[in-house]
Amino acid sequence: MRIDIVTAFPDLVRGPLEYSIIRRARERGQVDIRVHDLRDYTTDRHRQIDDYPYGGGGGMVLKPEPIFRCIEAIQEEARRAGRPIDEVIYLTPDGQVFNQELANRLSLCQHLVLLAGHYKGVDQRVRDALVTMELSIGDYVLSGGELPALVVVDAIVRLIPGVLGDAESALTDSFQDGLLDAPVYTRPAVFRGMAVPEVLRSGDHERIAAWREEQRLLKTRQRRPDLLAQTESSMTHDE
Ligand code: 6GU
Repeated sequence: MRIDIVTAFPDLVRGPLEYSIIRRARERGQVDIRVHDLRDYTTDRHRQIDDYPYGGGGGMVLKPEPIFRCIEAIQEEARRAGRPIDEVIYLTPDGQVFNQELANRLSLCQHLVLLAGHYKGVDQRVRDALVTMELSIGDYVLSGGELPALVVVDAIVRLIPGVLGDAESALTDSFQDGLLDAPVYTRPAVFRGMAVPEVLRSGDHERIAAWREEQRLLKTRQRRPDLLAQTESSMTHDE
């Protein structure tokens, strides 16, 4: 998979891409992630990427020209490579709320472009003419789309076939089947008087599986009853 991230703060985005699962996937060539600095696509002496909003009001708006030049350059390169762009995604608090189902869908794509807004956002003409999907990562306001872009990339990359080993498999994740995860323990068996549940040390795999299912149901009922309602309705409505 190819992912291009377009941003006014490239260093903010690059750092986290060099750790853990994403780093390993990049090193193995399972994902090719490029970060583009919007300032590199300016043509003026001051390399200006933002300007005051028409009609007044506070904050600055990202200018359309550098964003168009950058995304059109990505589109042109993709066309030459014969690798179509699946979506141009704008990260914005007024977008569709990102979830596991969207992550699953996007993980099947060949090429995604992620545009991180900042300040008051991007000129509306970018959204009208270039953007094909708008995503939010939840109902709270962040200073820019850079951290959301990283959240979306992380959620997607770990779902690319072969990125996670069997042991880490995404199939056992919370949310992948609509339930939260069971508690996990490692050694020592007793730590400061707190013991690991006996069943996990019993070696009885059937009992362990049953215990984990029960714990997942209990935790989900307690913390996220909304998820249980969704799971039940998807079982009856065949979604
Ligand atoms: Cl995608 N951007 C910003 N600025 N804030 C957010 C968000 C995105 N998702 C939730 N809050």
